[in-house]
Amino acid sequence: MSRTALRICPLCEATCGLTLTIEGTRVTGARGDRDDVFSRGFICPKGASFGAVDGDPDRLRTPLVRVDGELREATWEEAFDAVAAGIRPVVERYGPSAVGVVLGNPNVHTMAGALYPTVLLAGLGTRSVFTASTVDQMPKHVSSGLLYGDANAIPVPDLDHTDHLLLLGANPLESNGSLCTAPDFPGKLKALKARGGTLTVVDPRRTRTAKLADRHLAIRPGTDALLLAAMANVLFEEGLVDLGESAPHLQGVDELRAAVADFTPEAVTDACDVDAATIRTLARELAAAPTAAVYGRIGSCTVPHGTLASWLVDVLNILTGNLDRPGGALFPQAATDRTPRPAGPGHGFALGRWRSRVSGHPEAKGELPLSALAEEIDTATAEGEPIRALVAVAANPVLSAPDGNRLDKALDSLDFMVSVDPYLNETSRHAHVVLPPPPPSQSPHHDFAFNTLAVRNQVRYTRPAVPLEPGRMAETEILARLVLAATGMHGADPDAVDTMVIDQTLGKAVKEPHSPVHGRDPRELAAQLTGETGPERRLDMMLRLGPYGDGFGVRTDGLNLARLLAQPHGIDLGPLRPRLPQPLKTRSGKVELLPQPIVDDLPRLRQALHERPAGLVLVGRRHLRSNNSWMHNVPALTGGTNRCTLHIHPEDADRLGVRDGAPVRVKGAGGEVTAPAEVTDGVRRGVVSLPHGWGHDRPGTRLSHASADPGVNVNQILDGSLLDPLSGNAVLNGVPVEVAAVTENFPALT
Ligand SMILES: Nc1nc2c(c(=O)[nH]1)N[C@H]1C(S)=C(S)[C@@H](COP(=O)(O)OP(=O)(O)OC[C@H]3O[C@@H](n4cnc5c(=O)[nH]c(N)nc54)[C@H](O)[C@@H]3O)O[C@H]1N2
Ligand SMILES: Nc1nc2c(c(=O)[nH]1)N[C@H]1C(S)=C(S)[C@@H](COP(=O)(O)OP(=O)(O)OC[C@H]3O[C@@H](n4cnc5c(=O)[nH]c(N)nc54)[C@H](O)[C@@H]3O)O[C@H]1N2
Ligand code: SF4
Ligand SMILES: [Mo]
Repeated sequence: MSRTALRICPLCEATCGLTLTIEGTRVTGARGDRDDVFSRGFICPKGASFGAVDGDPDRLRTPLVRVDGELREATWEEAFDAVAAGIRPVVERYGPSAVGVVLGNPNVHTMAGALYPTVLLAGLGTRSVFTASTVDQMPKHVSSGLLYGDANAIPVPDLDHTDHLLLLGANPLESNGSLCTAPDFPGKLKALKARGGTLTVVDPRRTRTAKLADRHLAIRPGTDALLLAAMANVLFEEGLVDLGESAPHLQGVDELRAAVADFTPEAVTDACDVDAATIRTLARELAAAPTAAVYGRIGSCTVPHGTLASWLVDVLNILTGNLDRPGGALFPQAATDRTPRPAGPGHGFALGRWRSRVSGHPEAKGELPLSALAEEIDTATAEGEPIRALVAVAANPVLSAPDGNRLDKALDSLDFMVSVDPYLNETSRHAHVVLPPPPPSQSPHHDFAFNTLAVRNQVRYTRPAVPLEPGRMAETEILARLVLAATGMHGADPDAVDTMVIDQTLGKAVKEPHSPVHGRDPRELAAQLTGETGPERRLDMMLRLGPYGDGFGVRTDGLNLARLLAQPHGIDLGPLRPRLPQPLKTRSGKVELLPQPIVDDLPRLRQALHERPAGLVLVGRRHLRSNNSWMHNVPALTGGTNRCTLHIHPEDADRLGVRDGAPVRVKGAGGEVTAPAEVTDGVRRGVVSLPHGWGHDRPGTRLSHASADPGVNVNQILDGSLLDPLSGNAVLNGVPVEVAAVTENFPALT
């Protein structure tokens, strides 16, 4: 007998609603939920393989604990005993920052990852915090922090309504979108064209997204900030600036004009390899479009001027009056956002409040660069203790961060490491304790993070589609117990963590004059919370306090968990709406167009006007049937075009004697890898491309399918020294490399 259950897909940022077919406790099918208020039935090949991802026989079923050097199956009790015994002595002897915490990408795809890591960090008090953000979108957080005073206030392009989209360094036809949650992103681009809109794609590769575009510019990697600065320059010089409705909320327009004065189209053309006339046309079209949005992603972030490029994306939206207007780029309003406070000056955003111990990298958003993790473990300094214990949650930095070999060695030298991870992989194989979360079918789901980045306001929640298997522990409980074990409360009831958060949050809310619960008794409010678990009670609390909430009875038709549960396909909360000035938290209470850290970084961009790569540069790429480092173990999602090959332009291949299909060596500052060449004019001259997340050939893992076709780790080519200085984000694109055909008597590259 089979049955169906709804489950929001956690496999990428699009958050599609799925209808799962379940036989017994096994997911045997997945299709798009046509009634889902947001995704309306869309599904991609990854979502369709939900059952295979969920049921991968290599997923760990029990905790593992290292005994006599070997990882062995253990009980949960033994595992948490080992965690407490491993972490507490390090904290007590060397202080909290000797415990590092690494939070990987899937934390934004699980409820556990949204609800507990903040409690862990607060409880531990460590400054050794690293996340996937610094190999991804930290530049966007920093630019938003500086512009709006809130690192999480990220405007998203109004895909459904815009007339003109300028998309840089993103390939949503493969990635399904990022920092722009939009189920069926490809369909939305086609709809934009069908309604007469224009799509321009800037990408050194002719991607599937670029093929859809009205215009594709194969820019030289790493130079988007120059291109965008030149567009801003044209808007000023040609009198095309029209600030629109946001004008009263802006500060620094004249200073901005002066700041971009040097970046004329003629000045940037050689560096970008885009002709000056085209740059002028881009700027004019952007200004002329009834509504328009500029949107930049991985290719504009993971580069040496990532923060400047991210800032300029917003600057262009602002100068053309497109920030905060329908059809432009708007700030979403999620159901679990905090109660909007009245507009007015805020605390602002600070960078570099402390620095990393070894290289002195400034913190950003409380984080240090993931690129610096290895040195923070393996390098002793007079300034303080190295990291001696590590907590890794949903992170595989051995493959996803620069210089995996160095990190691999560093992890091996730790006194203690715990990984919360379903797989024994390149990173978790170093752990002393591995705590495996259940597969997604057995977990509840709500998108705390992605709803704040969604192209339509909506709210959905799905309970576990399949009950927890015997012997399994919910990931929310795993993380709650981890919090307790790491903070000296080992053995306490994990519900205590949720109760503590609820008490603190309500205690604060009743003191806030703008809160719907101002002046009420927090205990009375806590008693009203519904939900079967601690996490559900927390969701209920956030919904009720949030912008659409019932305010604990104040707004009778407002949101709460019970109302949400009654709508299994979700509740639509309407299109994105203008919100300025409410989201601003800058000290001035305005959008600060030209903040000082940006001013201080502009000379580096001026320098870049004269820089040209001496040889080839490397960029990444994604494949629709993959996801970073952890989906190569699912047979249904591998093979075909999803391969770890080096894309190289035919002219470069000819010059270097590289033949299609033959092995090539790619060497960078951090090391070299050998991969098969794929000769294609899909990549521009002077640029080669390798995907990331491969290199599954290290011993001691349990990835039977992935290790059979391991590919190579592109990040081994990096040494971790190339960063965007403002954000600490790793430079993963536009990296200088040497490429050589591997021939029998080819001498090793020196
Ligand atoms: N060269 C290059 N490198 C890159 C990138 C690039 O474009 N080029 N992209 C970067 C980007 S954008 C990112 S986000 C990072 C991602 O890098 P990471 O943050 O390391 O994320 P993943 O590679 O997705 O690995 C996630 C880990 O979480 C585990 N996992 C999967 N599901 C769950 C779950 O439900 N719970 C828990 N606890 N664990 C789970 C997986 O087994 C895996 O070990 O990689 C970055 N690295
Ligand atoms: N199928 C699949 N989907 C995914 C993921 C995955 O691994 N696989 N990962 C998820 C994650 S964690 C993220 S963050 C998102 C990322 O989502 P996207 O940002 O859409 O990521 P990519 O597909 O890597 O697209 C980046 C593009 O930037 C181009 N590029 C490289 N350098 C430059 C440059 O200097 N300038 C410009 N203009 N372009 C450049 C590359 O050629 C590439 O086509 O995808 C998410 N979705
Ligand atoms: S687009 Fe993303 S969220 Fe939607 S089905 Fe595919 S993997 Fe899942
Ligand atoms: Mo990412």
